[in-house]
Amino acid sequence: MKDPLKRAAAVVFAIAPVVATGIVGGGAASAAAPSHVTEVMQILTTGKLAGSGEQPKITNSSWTVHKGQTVTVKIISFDDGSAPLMGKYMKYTKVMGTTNGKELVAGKVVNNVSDINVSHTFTIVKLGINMPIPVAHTGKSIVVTATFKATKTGTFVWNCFAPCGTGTTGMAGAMKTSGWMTGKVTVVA
Ligand SMILES: [Cu+2]
Repeated sequence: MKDPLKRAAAVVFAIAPVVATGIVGGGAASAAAPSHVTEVMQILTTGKLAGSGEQPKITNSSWTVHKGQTVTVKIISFDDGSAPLMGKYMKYTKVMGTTNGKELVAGKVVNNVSDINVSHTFTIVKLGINMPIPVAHTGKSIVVTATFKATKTGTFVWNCFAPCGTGTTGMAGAMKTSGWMTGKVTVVA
């Protein structure tokens, strides 16, 4: 008479973890949005912009992440030209708004790039994020990586503030063209 009861108890215990797993699985359904995402962008110099000639162009210029996600921005630049920051944009030699205020340049942790060595910036003014991108060695690429947490929903324009474009100030051409040296970062709920 005791055996069937013991077996029933054993079955209950055997089922219990399955139920618990089921609950975790429910949470995992929203794991369609992982806690950490990486956005890879490449800066190429071979593109020709109508009316401006050869101009720096970024790939994956606009992307969308979810609020609460940790976002790693990985920028691979093939541009060997410098475009030192000028005037009010000089502050963008500093890394801003990233985890610990740092970025990785070719595997080395830095909190700024010397102005003479700046080639581009990836700057989201409204989120206070800035990644200075140094000059690449000719024929090679340089990899710059930084992480930030998406805490605010909305659509945020990013700009490059290094005068890498056309015109007397270098701020025209690619600098004003979405998909080239500017794009959008969208944070959804
Ligand atoms: Cu640029």
